[in-house]
Amino acid sequence: MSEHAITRRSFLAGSAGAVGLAATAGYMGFGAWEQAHAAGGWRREVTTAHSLCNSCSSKCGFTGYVEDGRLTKMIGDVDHPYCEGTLCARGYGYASIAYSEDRLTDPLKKNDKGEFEAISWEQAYSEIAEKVKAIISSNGPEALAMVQDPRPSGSYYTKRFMQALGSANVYTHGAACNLSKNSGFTQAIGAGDYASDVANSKMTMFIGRSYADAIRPSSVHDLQRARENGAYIVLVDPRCNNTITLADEWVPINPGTDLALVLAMSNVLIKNGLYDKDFVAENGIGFDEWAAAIADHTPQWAEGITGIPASTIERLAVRFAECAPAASIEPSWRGAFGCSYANSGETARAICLFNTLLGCWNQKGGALFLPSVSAGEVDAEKFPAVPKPEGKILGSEEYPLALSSMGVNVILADKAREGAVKGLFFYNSNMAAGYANPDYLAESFSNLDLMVAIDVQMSETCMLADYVLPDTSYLERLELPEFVGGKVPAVTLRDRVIEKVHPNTKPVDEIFSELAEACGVGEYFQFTVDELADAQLRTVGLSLEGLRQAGGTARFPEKEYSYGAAVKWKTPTGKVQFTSEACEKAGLSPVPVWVDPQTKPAGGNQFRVIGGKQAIHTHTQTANIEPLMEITKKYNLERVWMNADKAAQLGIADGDEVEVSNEEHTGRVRVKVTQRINPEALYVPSHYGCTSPDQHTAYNVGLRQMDFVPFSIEPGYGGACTQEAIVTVKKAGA
Ligand SMILES: Nc1nc2c(c(=O)[nH]1)N[C@H]1C(S)=C(S)[C@@H](COP(=O)(O)OP(=O)(O)OC[C@H]3O[C@@H](n4cnc5c(=O)[nH]c(N)nc54)[C@H](O)[C@@H]3O)O[C@H]1N2
Ligand SMILES: Nc1nc2c(c(=O)[nH]1)N[C@H]1C(S)=C(S)[C@@H](COP(=O)(O)OP(=O)(O)OC[C@H]3O[C@@H](n4cnc5c(=O)[nH]c(N)nc54)[C@H](O)[C@@H]3O)O[C@H]1N2
Ligand code: SF4
Ligand SMILES: [Mo]
Repeated sequence: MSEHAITRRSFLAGSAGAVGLAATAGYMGFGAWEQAHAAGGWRREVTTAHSLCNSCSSKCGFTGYVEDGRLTKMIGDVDHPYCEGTLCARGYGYASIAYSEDRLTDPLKKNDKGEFEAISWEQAYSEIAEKVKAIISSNGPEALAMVQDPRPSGSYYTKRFMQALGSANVYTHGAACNLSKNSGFTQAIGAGDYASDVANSKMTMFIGRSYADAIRPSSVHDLQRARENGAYIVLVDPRCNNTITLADEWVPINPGTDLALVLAMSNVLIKNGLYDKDFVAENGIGFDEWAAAIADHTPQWAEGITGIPASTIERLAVRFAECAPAASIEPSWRGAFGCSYANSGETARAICLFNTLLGCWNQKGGALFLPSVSAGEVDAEKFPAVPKPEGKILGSEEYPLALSSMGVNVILADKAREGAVKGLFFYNSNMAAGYANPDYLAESFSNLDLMVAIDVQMSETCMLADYVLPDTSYLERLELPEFVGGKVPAVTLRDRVIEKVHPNTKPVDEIFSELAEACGVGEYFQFTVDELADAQLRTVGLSLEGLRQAGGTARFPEKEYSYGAAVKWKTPTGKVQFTSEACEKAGLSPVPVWVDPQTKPAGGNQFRVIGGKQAIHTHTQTANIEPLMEITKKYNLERVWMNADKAAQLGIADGDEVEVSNEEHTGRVRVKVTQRINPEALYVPSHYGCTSPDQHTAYNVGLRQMDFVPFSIEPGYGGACTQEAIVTVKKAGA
């Protein structure tokens, strides 16, 4: 096949080859299935195909078993770097989306009464294209923008479509996820992310990251290995999240104050000479300036802000020094500083500098830069390059530190209000419910001339749109290859597992190719997704058929990571930047120092709303999945969490209904009273409060965190400030 040895340890069960299955009525366990196979009692038709879960960004690989055309079983892919043979509950539950009664089945257009009517694809394409052309001729292509949740084909086709129209405005969900974090990291270390070698560490600190709730299977496995290896695991979180079962210590920090903790731990290392001086001297720039600036950021100072005793801060810092270089602060993802506060980007920057003090980069048990592979150049005649749009992505002037590969999606609300953006497309994105204050977004988008949402169910974003286009479910489409970084990088494939359930739905590649044709830029889309997938795979020595035969995941062992490699820092100075010119230009301190969050609860009945994932749901997209919502209902998972002492002061008991309110919103929900949460925080689980009546299972269950969040954007970095929200809580009816 290629010079790349493909190591596939998991079994290859008759890929794509049809085999029969015993026609026992009802459900048949896998053991019985195999027995029946051995006995030769086959009648039903079974096929298998490899695909990638679409329930969250991890896109775990699995083999789907299809009996008589219906998906009946999924087996996690042993070779997939994030999955390692295990799918999570969401992965199984979400697969039922294909058969959901709430699927979108036809293109829809909103009529004058605000109701949706089914129309033909031809009508949808031609009317959308007419509006696109009108916007371009009156306001230029920069008045068009796209928001998408990066998926293998989605990332490619949405960008190609927008660029073909001449617009650079392609945004991911990042500003409501990890934009500030990745942008802050980039200022310090020239890379948007790194990976902590948790399994081999002597100590790892998680700051607002929950491996046990916000699941990626390989991360959970790593933490289990860390436990077996005796690592000291610290959770810094206002809420004692479920990772505690695999951790040693919970540090119940005041929400929004992680920056103070990191600066104070850095202060301890510097003051006591406990940092890796050679590493800092060789790799850093601006260290002395930073050390001087944080000389007064002592543990005593931080205690007043974080609520963590100075002695704990001191102890943790010293233990870090003892464990270095097999120790690090884990890069986290979203919870604490992905996009939450006015100080999120600076928290990210400080964390990289703390890890630099430990000298742990690329050290066993430390913080690693793992390799990845990507597709090379494909045939320029068949797949012609689209000219780069002239303009820069909107928002890059106002938020110069934001990575342009993600963009500041929330700025589109203000651009729509100003009339600078007239047409918006959403692909696999529920911005209207999850990225910023929903009322503010709805009002902003009402100014648009054109709003198109491409989804599989009637999301809140679809409800606001002029046109809604029905995608196939992920199980019904082939997508472009997905390259995954890791100790041994890999390439993976989302393939067609089942036939279309609804004949009038279309896969993403067809939708954008046909839309491009209608808009007059079809020349850039004269190929099928199969052809492009094959061409991309050939640039890395594989082919579409070859990857299928290999079971859908191929690894690149010759690119395997090894410890100890010197890092080429991709910052403007080629160094770890303790000081950053770009930050200074953006109006921030050149070296990271303490920055207050925009808001703070004043005590009494005031709380800061914090979010957090639950292991059985993803963002807004799984609340409508019946088997997952059943678990919510069975265990009352929609309840908000309140500290037990605070609850007693306010006369609130476990299970009471409470009223949560601020200037943005008022809502009612039941409360879970617990000592597992900091008194300043009110935990509102992330997945509820659906306001789309067409999602029959999700509608009206629980509160939606974003309803309470005033619209605001983090200076410099562009994060959506999703936890700059203070509410008051009282017993309902009191
Ligand atoms: N089950 C599930 N898993 C997922 C996802 C999902 O939707 N559901 N989504 C995936 C995606 S896209 C992402 S981004 C990741 C997110 O992964 P995480 O960032 O780990 O997820 P969260 O649960 O949002 O946040 C983690 C923790 O941060 C805590 N936290 C909140 N505020 C603060 C604070 O101010 N300081 C500190 N120190 N902690 C704070 C919360 O209590 C929570 O326990 O999860 C991924 N995996
Ligand atoms: N309320 C709330 N807001 C959040 C979060 C949260 O947990 N709760 N999480 C935050 C984080 S960490 C992130 S990364 C972002 C994620 O934000 P998004 O990427 O927007 O994720 P979802 O909110 O799940 O919305 C995904 C939308 O895609 C649709 N969809 C699902 N499958 C397909 C498909 O195959 N094709 C198409 N076209 N559409 C599909 C779903 O129906 C849903 O409407 O949200 C952030 N905001
Ligand atoms: S972690 Fe779970 S939901 Fe996310 S891709 Fe993997 S199996 Fe799917
Ligand atoms: Mo995310």
